[in-house]
Amino acid sequence: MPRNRSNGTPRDGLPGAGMGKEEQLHQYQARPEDELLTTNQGVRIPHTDDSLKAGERGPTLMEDFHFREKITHFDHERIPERVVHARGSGAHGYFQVYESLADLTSASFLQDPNKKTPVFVRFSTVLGSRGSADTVRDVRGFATKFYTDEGVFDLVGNNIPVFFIQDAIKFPDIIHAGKPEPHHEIPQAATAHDTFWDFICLMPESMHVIMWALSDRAIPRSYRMMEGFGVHTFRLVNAERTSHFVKFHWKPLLGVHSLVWDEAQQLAGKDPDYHRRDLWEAIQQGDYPEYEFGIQVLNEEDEHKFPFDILDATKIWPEELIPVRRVGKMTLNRNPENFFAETEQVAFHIGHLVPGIDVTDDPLLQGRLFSYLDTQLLRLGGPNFAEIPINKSVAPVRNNQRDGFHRAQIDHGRTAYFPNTLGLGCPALAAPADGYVHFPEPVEGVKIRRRSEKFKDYFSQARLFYRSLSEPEQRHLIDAARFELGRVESPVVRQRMIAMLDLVDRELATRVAERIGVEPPTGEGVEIRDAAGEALQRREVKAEKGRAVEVSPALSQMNTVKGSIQSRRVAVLLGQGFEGEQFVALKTRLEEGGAHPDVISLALGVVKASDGTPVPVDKSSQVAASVLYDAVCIPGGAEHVQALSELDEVDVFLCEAFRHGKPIGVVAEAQELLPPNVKGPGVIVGGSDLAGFVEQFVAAIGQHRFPEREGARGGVGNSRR
Ligand code: HDD
Repeated sequence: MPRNRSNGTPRDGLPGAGMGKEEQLHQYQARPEDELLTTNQGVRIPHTDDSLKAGERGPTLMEDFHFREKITHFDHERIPERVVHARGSGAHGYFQVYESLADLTSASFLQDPNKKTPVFVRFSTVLGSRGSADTVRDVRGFATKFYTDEGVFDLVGNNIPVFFIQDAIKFPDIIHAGKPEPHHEIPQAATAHDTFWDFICLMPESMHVIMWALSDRAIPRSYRMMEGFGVHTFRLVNAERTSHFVKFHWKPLLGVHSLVWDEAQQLAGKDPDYHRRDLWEAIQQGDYPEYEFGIQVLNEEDEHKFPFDILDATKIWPEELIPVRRVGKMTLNRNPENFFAETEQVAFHIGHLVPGIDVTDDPLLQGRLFSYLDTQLLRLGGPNFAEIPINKSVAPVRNNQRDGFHRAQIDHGRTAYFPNTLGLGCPALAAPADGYVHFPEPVEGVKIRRRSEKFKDYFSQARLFYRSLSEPEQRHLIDAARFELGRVESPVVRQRMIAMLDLVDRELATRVAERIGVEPPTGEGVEIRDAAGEALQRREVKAEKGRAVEVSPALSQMNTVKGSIQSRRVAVLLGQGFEGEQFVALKTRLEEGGAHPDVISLALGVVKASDGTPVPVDKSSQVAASVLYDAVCIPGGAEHVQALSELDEVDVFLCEAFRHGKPIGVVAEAQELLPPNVKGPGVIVGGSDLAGFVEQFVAAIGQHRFPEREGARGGVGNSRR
């Protein structure tokens, strides 16, 4: 065991295990050397509860080096949080390609299906501070570090395939607008405030991403159930130096699933670590998150074939036009050992590229190439952050860069320059075929602050997204817009946003306007201009075979993978005297399907079946809440149903599960617990056919939610109109 790993807590097999607390505390003499408390200089410390004083009641002495070292280190424990994406959670895993991609790229980790490349992924929200809640409405970061044998490749993406702005120079503006307002630092981790929408109402290019951010994509059920996108157009370059344009995708094997807004808001209070805990527990329980790696590939000669510009990061390549080819899989199978050392200190940079993967002239991407390196210098305190274990390349690192804060590597020899003879020419240059050679793209042009004409179609894909959603998804989006804009104090901003939404879809704009106290859209009155000052009109891009589509089914979550109950959390409400056979049948089938049933009862301890069999209680009804589960079920049993009927929490549990569209299963007497309006799709009532009931309930969990129930009585946050 490495020195200093232990915090001194006795563990099985070590001195002190199996003893009383008092005895353990006095076993330090018998501990192995590496279990003992020391200073940072390795000096053993026999006492850390009292500072060194002149007499029992006297002043503390300066010479107490242990005290000063301990407090100084504590005072310097914090590093600046990330300016964006401060709140995040990480996991280790590996990546494997399904078949060689040698025809497209020379990248070594994309050649051999037998090669496992280690990865570290950090998921994040964008706006909130480190301690903010996980389930806020926001874009999620999805950043992957591949430790390839040719060096580190970082794919720094999001769960939304388009971005707010087209040019990186506007990044500080959009972030300042979204962050808490500077005079009172309100609100935390939310876009529902004036400065954000003030910026957006003047920024037509953001309307496409705004549709995504108002949709269910911005409140994912889990990091394990969201897509990832590289967003920009990249290049894959093969050994013959042939280049293809490419978009990168991550497709979760569990499908894409979301919370509903009321649930997300409640979770922010009941479990602000909801996504972090979900990721951690899933990996601990062996439910390893898996994502297929997808690529959309475009030949160089097709660059100008589409109505959108492939260098514009506010546009997707519709999957129906350019299919996503699934070429590999990433599995996350290990939690970090230490949050700070790994998840906090990991440093992603879009310029961490390996041979065979190159960038394009997308002006957003180009600006990011500067920002990521720059930000690490401040955040991680100097230029040696690549030596921090989580950032370290597994390929050997040799160069003439020297010194700087926190240099860990001990460089040998006299030479730190190239060329040299004294160091025998080392480190020597790689052969071009082995090293990174930038793709020799021809470049020509005049210096100009302007963007290409094709970047100016701001609304077609916003409309494509909106119109590709199912009716409940559109309803959620409209409700989200009503919520966000309903919080905006400025009527001018609200009215301008309606004019902007009108350029996407008239009905959408009308329905939002109805609830936010402004005039419905008429197409006149408010003039929307772009960055170049040009007035914008509604413009429909015609669907043309092979070039544009009117709807894209791939954009709707309704068409995602369904059916599996793997890793779903199911609440089983039990009172004393439940029907044991029904409970066992439910629990067995849920566990067989990979779900995790939790027994919830009035008090921790055990709860007994009608035949006296005890069942351990996982959570008391005071601690548990429906929002923490994907489904709820209650077996039968007269005494137990009577006991549950006396608990307010049970009523609340069922009403909330219903309102949030979750599957509810009740057997026999338990149906008496259902409040009068709790019926309809996804509410399964079991009778004499126990096996049939269990299968129906499991099938309902596989559907995730039943949005058709929304708008019924009690449907807070959701409205039919
Ligand atoms: Fe960024 C962090 C994703 C545009 C500047 N960004 C950051 C992270 C993700 C993204 C996932 C967190 C990485 C981590 O977990 O440590 N950013 C994106 C995507 C963008 C994007 C998908 C558009 C396609 N970003 C963007 C622009 C700029 C930045 C245009 C600046 C010009 N981003 C940063 C940053 C951060 C960052 C300030 C903060 C912390 C860090 O880099 O390491 O440099």
